Amino acid sequence: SELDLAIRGGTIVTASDMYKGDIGIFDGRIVAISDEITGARQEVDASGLWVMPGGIDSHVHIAQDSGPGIVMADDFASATASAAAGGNSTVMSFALQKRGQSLRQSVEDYRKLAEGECFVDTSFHLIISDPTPAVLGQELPALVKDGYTSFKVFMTYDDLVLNDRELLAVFDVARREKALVMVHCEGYDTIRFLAERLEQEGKVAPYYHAVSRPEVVEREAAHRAISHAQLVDVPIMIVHVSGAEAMEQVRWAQRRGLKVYAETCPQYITLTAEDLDGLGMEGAKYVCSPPPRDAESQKAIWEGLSQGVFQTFSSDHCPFRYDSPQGKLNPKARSSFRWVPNGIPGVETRLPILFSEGVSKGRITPQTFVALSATNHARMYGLYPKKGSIGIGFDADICLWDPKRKETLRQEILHHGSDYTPWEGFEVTGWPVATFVRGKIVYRDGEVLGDRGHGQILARGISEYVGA
Ligand code: DUC
Ligand code: ZN
Ligand code: ZN
Ligand code: ZN
Repeated sequence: SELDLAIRGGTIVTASDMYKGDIGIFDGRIVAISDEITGARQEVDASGLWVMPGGIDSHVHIAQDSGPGIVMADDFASATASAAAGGNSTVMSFALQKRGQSLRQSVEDYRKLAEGECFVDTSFHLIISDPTPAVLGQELPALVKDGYTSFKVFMTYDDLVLNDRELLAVFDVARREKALVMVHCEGYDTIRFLAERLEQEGKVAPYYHAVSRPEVVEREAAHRAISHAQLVDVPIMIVHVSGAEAMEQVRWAQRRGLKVYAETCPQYITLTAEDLDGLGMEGAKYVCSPPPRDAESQKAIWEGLSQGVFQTFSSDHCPFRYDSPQGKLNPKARSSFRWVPNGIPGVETRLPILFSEGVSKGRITPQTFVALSATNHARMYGLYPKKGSIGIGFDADICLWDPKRKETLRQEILHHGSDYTPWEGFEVTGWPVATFVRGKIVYRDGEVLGDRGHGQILARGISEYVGA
């Protein structure tokens, strides 16, 4: 036999199956699956463990430009180390176009930051903030052909917001080029109205961030995005759906046969807006957009996860340091929640949280866990059947998982660049033991293993959800 590696004695879990078997790996790919594989150059004993496709986190912000004086807590090395330690073998990050900048230039800038730095495979979505005729007419079509097959657009934020006319123009290009548009659904004007009123009333603590972005703000934007997508006849992905109201819009669209897909995140099944009340400035640790909602919304999100309303469960890892003038406690943050950078770290804790709250507590099956955390991300963003499952011919991207292991999430065991985790003290059952990327081990038992630069920057194909 010419196998480089055999992973033996584990329980293989895919989006559709769960069975005992050995896996044979050669040249970075899975070349054999059977009851017993012997004679490989190297063997890993997976008895008692689940052998799953490495996690794919399709929504991770790394080293993203975050405005004057604000710096993200992770570079590509630390973010992908953290991803590996969380059982992930691929992350998808964002190349953000600054207004006035060519899209191609933004892609080159972010690629330069990533090249040679990554522990896991990485790929880029494009954030379009300036849809000029050149961007719409030339740059986007060329970039899609180069494997940048998904874009993100924003319905809020001064530096990013697109108006309805611009959204429609981007949707129209996506339809023609068969790209998938991810939409950040929160209304710019509704947030401004509420934020100004709160500030006038002196309600400026981080807690009021969530008050300035209630569910109706997200629901209105979701409905508007869905309507625009219907008008143009283009599939869309509504990212980071936070609660029952926006989810109802997605369900409504799906029942009408519209190709409206949705993602949700760990914060929306574990945190609530009220968690920030009484914390003072420390509430900034939980400030993200959309904000977490309430217990009822968490219940609705679980329904959506088990019933197929959501295709993907991503971290929306968007890390800032708390105790830093370049992070949550920047000089302006005390004057208003509006200046607290939006986002929380989570690439390393996504899988343990979904597994523990979902599989260990009996809310979702192991197969649904794999679909939501890996397989559907590959299908959604054009990496399937290279990645996203355990099968002959797939990249040997594998996570060895201990379904019984209990851990307490805490900052001291994590590998990200943030100085805190929103889940400090959160108890989980189920834990990643090892991560392989194309047949090479990149993480084992608490330690990220050498070879930074093993992670490749991936071009992607057309989304299966967009279709031919
Ligand atoms: N949107 C994201 O997708 N991530 C963090 C902040 C935001 O607004
Ligand atoms: Zn967003
Ligand atoms: Zn995000
Ligand atoms: Zn390597």
